[in-house]
Order: sequence, then structure tokens, then C-alpha cells
Amino acid sequence: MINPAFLSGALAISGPGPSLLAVDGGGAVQVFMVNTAVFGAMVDISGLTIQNGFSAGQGGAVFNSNTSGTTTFTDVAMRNNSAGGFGGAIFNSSGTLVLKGVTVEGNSAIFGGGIINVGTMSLTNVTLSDNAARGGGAIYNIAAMTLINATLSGNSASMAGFGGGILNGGTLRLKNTIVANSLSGSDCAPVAGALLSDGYNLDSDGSCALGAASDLPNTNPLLGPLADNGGPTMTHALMDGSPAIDAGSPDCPPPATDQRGVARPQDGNGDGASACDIGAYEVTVQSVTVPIDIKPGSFPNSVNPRSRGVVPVAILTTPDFDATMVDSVTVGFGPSRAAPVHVAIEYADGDDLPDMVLHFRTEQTGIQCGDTSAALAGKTFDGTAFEGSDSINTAGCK
Ligand SMILES: [Ca+2]
Ligand SMILES: [Ca+2]
Ligand SMILES: [Ca+2]
Ligand SMILES: [Ca+2]
Repeated sequence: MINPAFLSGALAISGPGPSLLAVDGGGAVQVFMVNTAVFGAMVDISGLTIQNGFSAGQGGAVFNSNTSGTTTFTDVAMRNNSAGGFGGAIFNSSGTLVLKGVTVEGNSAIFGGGIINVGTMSLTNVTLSDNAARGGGAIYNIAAMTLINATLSGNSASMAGFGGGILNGGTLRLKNTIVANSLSGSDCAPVAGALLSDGYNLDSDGSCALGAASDLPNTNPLLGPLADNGGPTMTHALMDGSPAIDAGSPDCPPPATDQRGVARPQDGNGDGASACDIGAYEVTVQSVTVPIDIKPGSFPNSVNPRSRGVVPVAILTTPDFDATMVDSVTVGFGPSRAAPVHVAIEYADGDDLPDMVLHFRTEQTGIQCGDTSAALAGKTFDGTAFEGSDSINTAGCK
């Protein structure tokens, strides 16, 4: 490529996928320049990699000046781009720039190693990793920017306190976002303007001034390395026990998927309740389905939701699942995930395999009049998540 692609009107470029098509600047040219003042111009670019772009000025991969329109990148990787000025990958000069399912990796500039924004930007399910600058290793925001379910990790700023992850001089809103593991320069540098938490964010060094009760400041997110974890772009997985698992906002979805396309929300911590994870990656847990018998040995399983008594539930051992290995403190039953008040190993179904019978206070189960089934979920001592459900017939409801 010897000249940048010069995009000056409404346009859509749809590639076959970032692993199949790379637009390469050869370390010599800026790759995409969007320069239009057409009212409402929509520029949509998807399914490709933009790499090795270079600008002696701003925006090694992308220079966006879409004055009154919207430029959107979807399922795109931007890596190893650099700028002699600002914005190693992206310089958003004006207009609205939207990133969805984008990984910005290994870019560098003087300021804004990954991105500099002086317009309006919104990032959802985006990963920024291993970008470097003097300040704002991943992001330098001067205007208006929103991050939702983004993961920033391993970025660096060579100037102390200038934001290895984020240098903010504008209005920057964070939600369900991880800013962590900055190699130098701190995770955030709220030098001016407003760095605003909309809750459910995590930083690893406490520098992002996260003030919402749902935020997790100064917390290690237990991220895996940037890797192909499925989906079109590389991501940082959440390792076992990550505090980001199921710690996202209750109004998620949206987004309906993670960066890979995996459906949100999932019950990543195996407590029986699904919730979105913080960051761009949603942990999936393969839950084993096991047979349970509500009121063992009797049918129909009549439950009076107003009862002050207990309801027994058997988890049945099968050739594939040993119910005696269930860690009963992890078990929850019914919509409210009641904890058991009594646990015993018994032979509940007439075979010679021992089963686990747990008793739950009916009023704690959350079972409502008219419910026709109730579910139980938990984990075994070796960490296998399981769930089971049985029919019920509510009584005493008139
Ligand atoms: Ca989850
Ligand atoms: Ca959960
Ligand atoms: Ca029964
Ligand atoms: Ca049995």
C-alpha cells in the first residue's frame, strides 16, 4: 500500500475477518483517512486487520474527520501502527467514531499510543493491550468518550503518572470496564476534565478514581494473556476466580454478547445466577445437568409457597455424577437460591448409589404460586458446576 485509502462519503467496507484480511501500511503510510463533511455520512468498516500503519503526524492506522456523521469499526484488529504525533492507531479528529469488537494492540505514539480522541467516541466490547506512549499509553481523551465492557491491560506511559491506560482531559465515562496491569505510568491519569464512573468498573492500582459502590478499585482482575480465545479478535480471558466474573451491571445486556460473540450474561461463578462480567470477555461455564427429585419418592411435588416448613430435594447419583461429592455450601434452590438448612447422604431413589438430600426453607426459595418447576444449582468439591430441575405443583395459593 503506497497511499492511504481516502474515504470521503458514505461507505461500507466489509472484510472476511481480521485473521483473513490485513490492510498493511508497511510502516510507511496511514491506512484509512476518513475525511467528509457530508451530513450524516455513515462509514462502516468491518472484518479486517489494520496493521503497520504510520503517520508522521496523527493517526497511524486511522484518521477520522467525519464532521457530522458516524464512522464505525466492527470486528477489527488494529496492531503495530505508530504515529510521530498523537494516536498510534486512531486519531479521531471530529465527528463520532464507534468501535465494537475491536482489539487495539501494540501501537505507539508520542501521546495516545492506541487512540487519541478530540471528537466523540464510543467503545463497546473493545480490548486495548500493549500500547505505549509518553502519556495515555492506550487512550488519550480530550473530548467525549464512553467505554462499556472494555478491557485495558499491559499498556504503558513512559512519563510517570501520565496514564499507561488512560490519560483524560475531557469527559470520559466508564462502565463494566477493566483498566489494569499498566506496565508504567499508572492505569489512569485524570489530569483534567472528568473521568466518570457509571459503575461496575475495575482498576488494578486504584488510580482511576472509581467512586461508585459497585466499582472494584485496586483489584487484580486475574487476566490471561492476549490470545485467540475464539471470535474474530484477540482478547484477555478472565482466569478462574477473577473478581470481574459476574460483577457487571444488572442492566447488562446490552451488550448482548462479549467481544468474541459469546452470549451475555452467563453464570461464570456457578452460583446459579447469571450476570455479565466486567470487561470485554464473558466467561462461559459448562454446567452439568443432573437429575434431582423434589420431595424424593413422591409425586406430584406439591409445594405450598406460604409454608413455614421445609422442602426436601434429592440430588441423584448417576454413573456420570457422584452426588456425594457436591459441596453443599454452594447449593442454591429456587428463584431466590435458598441455601440448605440440612444435608444428608441417603439412598433416595431405590438404586444402590448413595444420593444427597438437602432441605430448604420453603419461604426462602422464592417459589411463587403458579410455578411449575424449580431449579437447583451448585458445584462439586472439584469445581464442576451442575444444575437440575424438577416439576412442582403449587398448593395453598387460593
Ligand atoms: Ca458472567
Ligand atoms: Ca453467577
Ligand atoms: Ca418427587
Ligand atoms: Ca441413589
